[in-house]
Amino acid sequence: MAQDYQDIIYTKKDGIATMSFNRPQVLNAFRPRTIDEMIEAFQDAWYDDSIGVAVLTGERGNFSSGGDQKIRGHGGYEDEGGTPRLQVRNLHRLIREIPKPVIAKVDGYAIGGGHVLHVICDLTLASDRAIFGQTGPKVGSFDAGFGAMYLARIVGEKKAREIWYLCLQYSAQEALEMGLVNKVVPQAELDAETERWCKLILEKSPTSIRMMKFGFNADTDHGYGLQALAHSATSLFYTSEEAREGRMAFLEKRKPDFDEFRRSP
Ligand code: S0N
Repeated sequence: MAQDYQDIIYTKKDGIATMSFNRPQVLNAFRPRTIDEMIEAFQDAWYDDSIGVAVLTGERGNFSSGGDQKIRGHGGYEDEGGTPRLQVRNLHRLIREIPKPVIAKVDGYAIGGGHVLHVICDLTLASDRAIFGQTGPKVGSFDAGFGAMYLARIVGEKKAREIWYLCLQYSAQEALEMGLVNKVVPQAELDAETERWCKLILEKSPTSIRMMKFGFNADTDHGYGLQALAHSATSLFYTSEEAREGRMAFLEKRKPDFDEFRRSP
């Protein structure tokens, strides 16, 4: 069964809900509509008792390249009416709070805000051509909420700081070695392996799984306050000349020049 959306493809089959980014022209970068549609799909999967597991993925060989820099205005990512209102914070919360495991199925790029989404998912399965990384400090953005704190829980403080400060790209094998993904398989096997993992989960007691998810979450639930503050700080930052330089450099396909913004304290 599939529901009609513009920016995502949402299907449900055999207990598995699959939400797939569908903006291949920008490597599945998201805009406000994309996030609204994702939120609706996750809410549907939450309340559908036939669903035991959700899969977050992307169409045509990429997971997601994060926020769409082409519609990022002075105050953030603008909707079709020109209002900056990307609800990505609510999507982060939904992925954590939906009482069913969420598996990120990553082929190609999981970059920027797209990378944060896979980090927040319960599990990540990657193809051998998946590429992971953060870009915020290069394009005038940051996620100092779960994108920092929860990433550090997964890969450790040193590696998380490296990922954000250097904005490098990491192969699927490197991601596996740092514990950022659960398993890497050849691209041709990614769908089947994801289905196999879903079926293994679906065989288990849903209440046990739900309680385990909440138990794991409890340790980092205090991050919600930090997340609200951090995402609000990002929104404020977007209005600055420094953030604008990052965005313009990406759009103009050049290196950013942040020298004039170095300041103390
Ligand atoms: C993905 C990259 C590394 C791929 O490089 P490659 O292979 O060289 O391909 P390109 O030629 O660069 O890309 C092909 C076409 O796709 C367009 N494109 C790619 N990514 C984006 C994008 N994110 N937005 C818009 N367009 C994109 C290219 O422009 C190109 O099109 P043409 O041919 O027409 O030029 C490389 O593309 C890359 O680095 N992309 C940018 C990644 C990035 O910086 N993403 C944004 C990072 N920030 C966020 O995601 C934050 C958003 C967010 O949700 C958030 C989080 C926390 C707190 C607040 C917020 C918030 O913003 O509200």
